[in-house]
Amino acid sequence: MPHAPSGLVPRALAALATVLAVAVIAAPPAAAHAALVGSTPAEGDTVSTLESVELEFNEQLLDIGNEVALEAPDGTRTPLEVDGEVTSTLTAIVPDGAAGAGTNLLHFRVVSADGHPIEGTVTFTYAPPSPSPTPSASESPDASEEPTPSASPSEVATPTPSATPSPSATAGAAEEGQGASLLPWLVGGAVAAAAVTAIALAARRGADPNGPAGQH
Ligand SMILES: [Cu+2]
Repeated sequence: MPHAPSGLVPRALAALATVLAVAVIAAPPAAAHAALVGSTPAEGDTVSTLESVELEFNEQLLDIGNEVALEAPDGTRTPLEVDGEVTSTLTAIVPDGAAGAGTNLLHFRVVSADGHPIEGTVTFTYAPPSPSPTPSASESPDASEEPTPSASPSEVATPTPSATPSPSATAGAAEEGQGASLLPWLVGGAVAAAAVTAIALAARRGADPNGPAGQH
């Protein structure tokens, strides 16, 4: 049983040595030639707009014979015009219609500083905005118009009460004074009527109890 773990260690060391050896062997060529280190769109990206593409390399490119082309999902291949100065970054313009909805391939063939051509492909997805957002955007104004009619009736209703008080406030000041002067009379009349009723009830109650009480 102890042999199993001791046997795994040499295997692991051998595997690690192999990885290191491959890394050391692979490193010098990568350093000697320009390599793509990033792009816009990046590999695997999904973009909704595509006016230009950008390829970023780890070192200066020669501004000679750099070629960039966009391959649409239907296979149409459109050469892209390099825009501006070519440094370690190369920018190219994407003409309208060059990209199609779906998987697009950005092919490049650039010249490394040591004169060696570097070829590669960046795969990305172009997903232009669907027409559906536009109708939904036109629906939102319709939705905002619906509250507007409901708001205008309320506005019509609002001025009506406010217009009523204003004439009554000016021409009906005397009426309000009359109403105010009538109010005590109305209250007083009601109180008097209640008092009369109470007195009458009390008189009846007084008469009725007196009847039985008069049995003394
Ligand atoms: Cu080279």
